[in-house]
Amino acid sequence: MKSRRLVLVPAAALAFTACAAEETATPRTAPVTSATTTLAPETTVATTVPPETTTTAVDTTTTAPTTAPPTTQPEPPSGTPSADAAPIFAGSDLGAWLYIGRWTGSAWEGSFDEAGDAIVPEIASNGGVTISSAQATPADGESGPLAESCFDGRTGPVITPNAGAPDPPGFGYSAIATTAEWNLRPRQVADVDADIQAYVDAGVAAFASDDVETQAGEVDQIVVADLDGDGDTEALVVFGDESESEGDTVDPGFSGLLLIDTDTGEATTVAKSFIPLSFPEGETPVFDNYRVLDVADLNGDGLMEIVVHTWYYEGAGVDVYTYDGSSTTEVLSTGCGS
Ligand SMILES: [Ca+2]
Ligand SMILES: [Ca+2]
Repeated sequence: MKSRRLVLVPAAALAFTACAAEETATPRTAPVTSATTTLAPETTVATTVPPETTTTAVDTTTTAPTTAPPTTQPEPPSGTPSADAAPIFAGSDLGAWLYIGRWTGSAWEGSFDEAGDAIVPEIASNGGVTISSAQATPADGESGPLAESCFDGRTGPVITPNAGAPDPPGFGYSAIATTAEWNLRPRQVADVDADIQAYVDAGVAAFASDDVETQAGEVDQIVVADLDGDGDTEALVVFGDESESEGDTVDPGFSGLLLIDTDTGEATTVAKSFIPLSFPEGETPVFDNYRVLDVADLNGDGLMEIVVHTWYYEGAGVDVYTYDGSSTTEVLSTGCGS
């Protein structure tokens, strides 16, 4: 079965269009991603699309990692978003930070307007920001003047301190920054290094109907947090074979982001992408790799969003998903690519 996420286009056709297209009504990543809602282990409701996106119950009762006991009892989520606006940026070790979009105070707004023009972010020079990533406790930073954040002419603020180099392959984004003044992290977030066969099994199941070599897949990242504040921990698991296309060769590969309820073991595919083992001669397919960039409450409602770093061939981006306790929804998506 072919994934709707598969992009079969000549490499040259990717030039620039990848960037500009992402924030339109049909973002590059949207068709691919999925939110499969599990009401019960035997009841699977695909809220958006792909029938191949499976929900699999795995036994994590004895092996699932959990966050360390919180030092203070977290407040239950208010469920009411903040009325304050909060622009979001993604940064690395290079210059200006890329504007991702913002919570306006009443809705999510991407980084391009309806006409397809880049929105110039609203942020004060010499203003305070919070810098956050899945690997680090949120910390204070400072915004500077706007500068070029992508070669297509978009601008974003220079923010100090720089976010540092991203994980391999070393391009893309490694942290976010926002002017939000509420608690970005109402509950603990932990990037854990663990070898959990049940998560491998869940990853294999997520790609079971796709033309990929699932046995080549590995668990690349596990981030655990109680996203919705219901007392049960979710595990965000990146599973795949991240061999990457280089030069004129195309190596099949795949990557998926799963959300696994560590209490019930139910796994939901948040996003997945792959190059099939068999693809038409002359085509230059690409696929997105995923990494959890951060888990943070970006609209002040007490529910933490999933911030995902994506990258492919010669481009990288950031997607933001909400999670309401049963399903995920992509609310922001942008990137910079060639
Ligand atoms: Ca939870
Ligand atoms: Ca939130």
